[in-house]
Amino acid sequence: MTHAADIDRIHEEVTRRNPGEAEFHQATREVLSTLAPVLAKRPHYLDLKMIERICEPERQIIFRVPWQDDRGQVHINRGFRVEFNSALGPYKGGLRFHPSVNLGIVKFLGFEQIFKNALTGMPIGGGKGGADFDPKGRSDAEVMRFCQSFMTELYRHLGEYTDVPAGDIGVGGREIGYMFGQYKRITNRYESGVLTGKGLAWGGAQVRPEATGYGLIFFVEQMLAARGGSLDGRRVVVSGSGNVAVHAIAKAQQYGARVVACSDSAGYVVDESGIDVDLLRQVKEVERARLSVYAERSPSARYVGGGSVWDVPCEVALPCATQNELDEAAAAELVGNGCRLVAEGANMPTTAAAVEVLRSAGAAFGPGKAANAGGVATSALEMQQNASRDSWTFERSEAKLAEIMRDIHARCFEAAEEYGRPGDYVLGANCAGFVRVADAMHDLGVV
Ligand code: NDP
Ligand code: 2IT
Repeated sequence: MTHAADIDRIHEEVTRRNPGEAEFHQATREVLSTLAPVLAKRPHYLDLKMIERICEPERQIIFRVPWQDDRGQVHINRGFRVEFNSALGPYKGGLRFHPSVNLGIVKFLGFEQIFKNALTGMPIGGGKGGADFDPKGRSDAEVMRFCQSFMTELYRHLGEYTDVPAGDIGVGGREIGYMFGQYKRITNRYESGVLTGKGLAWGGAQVRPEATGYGLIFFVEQMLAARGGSLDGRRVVVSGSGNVAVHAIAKAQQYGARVVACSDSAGYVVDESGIDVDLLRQVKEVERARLSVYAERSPSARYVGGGSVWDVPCEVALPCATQNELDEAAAAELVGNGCRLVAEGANMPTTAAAVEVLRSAGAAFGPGKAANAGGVATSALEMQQNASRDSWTFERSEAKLAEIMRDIHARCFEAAEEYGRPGDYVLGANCAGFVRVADAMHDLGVV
């Protein structure tokens, strides 16, 4: 018995109960469609309704976020926190500030986070949050007022043993600072472990800013090593130019790769001499300017407005911007140009149809819940340092991150073999993550 019919029935029910949440339907379908071999070995999960339970968030919080801009105009945004699963530890996952944020997007991200966090082997549950606030073009003072208003409502749901947010798209060190300041003021507690991604001077951890991008490259190195290769001398294309992209580019170049293109939501830059990370960080992080400014300053670079960064030929492609940014046509273009490996720095950037194109072409594919787990894993290290009032060196933290990524790769690789599809990291990641969470839920009873 394959249990495929059970899984179809459960997914239909999830879709019916969560109408209009396209990204959540997509993420649940992606995971559920790989679970048949797990059910074959653990049929009691069906009687326990384990899949249905994991697809239902423990708690969903939606709230009003009113704030005033610098001219005194009033704005109303919508804030979210989906506390998805706490079987393995406190809810853990980032906050996204982007105009596209809605409940379906927060739920897809929270659902992915459950399995990603399980794969790290660390004691963290899954959650995600954010707001449909657009930080682009806003002054520091406006961002501060927004963050303070957001935290004035959210704080009552957080705590180092309850729910521990961090950054995601549109939320970096500046926003975490304003939110931590407001949490500290309201609660009158210096509770460092309530947020991660903090500044080094006030409870932050070495390597957390770099961790997602660095971890992605450590994972890619493992994937290539399993195929007898390495990044040295490879031509790489990265999408995005934010936190994940910048540090992925830097680490890939340290491993001898040449990263020839990166992007933002308006276009992409091609720099055949290799992206200049210092210039990129100056433009994006210091000046908070558009990527086109990079091309204005670099004699070797050319800017393409609009278009697709996946048209740039490469051997390794690393989507590090946002969901569904690499579709079927882009995957066909990539493999046509000789791309042999795609690994996701972003969450669900590759559509299901695109994954199929890569699979049929024999290209290796590293799913985000494994490949980008270095960020949240280093957040768990930050929580550990906060709890013990300790702080580790950069070298120790980076070595630990490399070890964690090696372990995640091994877990996915071994689970793919155990469940009958050697080399399939999607199946390996989903099955290994699911089993760890489901076994804990089994032991904790029907709660
Ligand atoms: P940032 O806000 O630092 O950067 C986001 C980048 O993606 C920007 O270059 C942005 O361009 C681009 N982007 C955002 N939305 C879109 C869109 N709709 N279309 C095209 N480009 C877009 O975010 P992060 O680097 O932190 O996050 C990037 C991805 O990585 C997300 O999927 C996130 O969920 C995931 N991730 C992040 C982790 C972290 O630790 N930060 C950990 C694991 C995963 P523009 O400036 O033009 O908007
Ligand atoms: O998607 C992710 O894993 C993140 N945005 C990081 C979450 C975290 O808690 O560090």
